[in-house]
Amino acid sequence: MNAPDATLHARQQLYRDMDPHNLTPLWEVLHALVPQRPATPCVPAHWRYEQVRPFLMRAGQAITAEEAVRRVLILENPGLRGQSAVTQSLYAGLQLILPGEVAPAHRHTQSALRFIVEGSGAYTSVDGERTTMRPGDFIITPSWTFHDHGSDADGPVVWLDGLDIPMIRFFDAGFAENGTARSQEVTRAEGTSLARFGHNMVPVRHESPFGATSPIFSYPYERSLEALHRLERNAPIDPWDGVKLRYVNPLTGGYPMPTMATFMQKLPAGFQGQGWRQTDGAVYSVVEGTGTVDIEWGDKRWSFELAPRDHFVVPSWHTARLRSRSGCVLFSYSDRPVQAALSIHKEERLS
Ligand code: 1HN
Repeated sequence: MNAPDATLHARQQLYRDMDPHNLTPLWEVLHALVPQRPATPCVPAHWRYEQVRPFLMRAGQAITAEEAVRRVLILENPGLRGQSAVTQSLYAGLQLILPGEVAPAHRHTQSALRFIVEGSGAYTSVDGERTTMRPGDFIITPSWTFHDHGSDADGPVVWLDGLDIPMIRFFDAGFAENGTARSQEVTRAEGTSLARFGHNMVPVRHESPFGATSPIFSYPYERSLEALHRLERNAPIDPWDGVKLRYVNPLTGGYPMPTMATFMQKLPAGFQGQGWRQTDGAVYSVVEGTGTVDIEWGDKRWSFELAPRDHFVVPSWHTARLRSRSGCVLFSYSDRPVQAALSIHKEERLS
């Protein structure tokens, strides 16, 4: 029952009188503050590569990598326009580098992942070691490490950047610094980190070079794919995920980055997945093959037809299902390590 008019008026007067003192009543906002289930402003969205690529190539003509510092088209969630965010906690963008270009060295507290989408032969340098980019490779830039990108390729190279920008902004913990040289000096041969840490062995005496972040900063696609294919042939297929593996920090067994989890999965040909929902909204990059993702939120429905190099986002607690007639490989990332550390991660698998 509503309160009588006189009471309501007295309340409104109370709110107006306290407002200049920066006071506001909890009881007017309590339900929104503590929702019965996640109430995200983030919505499902799909970026078809055939639509995005022409804009990327136009950006390549409009500005150099050097002038842009990073020539990136941000994938903005339609529910979060203007916030440079793909979910409430994560950033996503597609970066283009053209032959001969350099994206100059800098470092920042935000962690970044690169997932290579198109073209081979660009490189990124992390802490003095270069790594060549090839489609499907997952590459890490740990927090506060100098990094620059360059290209000796003969065509455009495009990758997905995943960063924890909104999360770091939330904590007001962002710092950045430019490098003294455009490209940092190379101090270790390519492949050194992978040899040290990426073959199920680690140096006998070592300290973690990047703190909580994995010491492997390039996870080559051929290895990920080999594992998925072998499991597809020889092991049970998960009814929700197909064959799904998470990338790992070999020193801890945990996620490769403290703020972002990364995954790669194979949907076998003919896969008709069951629905699931979880509190970590996830960004996906379609690596190979085609498929469909169906997403539900209350009485709303989305269905995205997926082609190679497409990107899409499944927001927190939205029900999603994956299907593929011909088989499909998907890379994805989310803020799961942070939710796990806070003991708030929740998942439901529907049957
Ligand atoms: C950044 O440093 C890169 O290093 C890409 O390639 C995207 C978005 C915001 C802030 C820093 C990069 C970025 C970024």
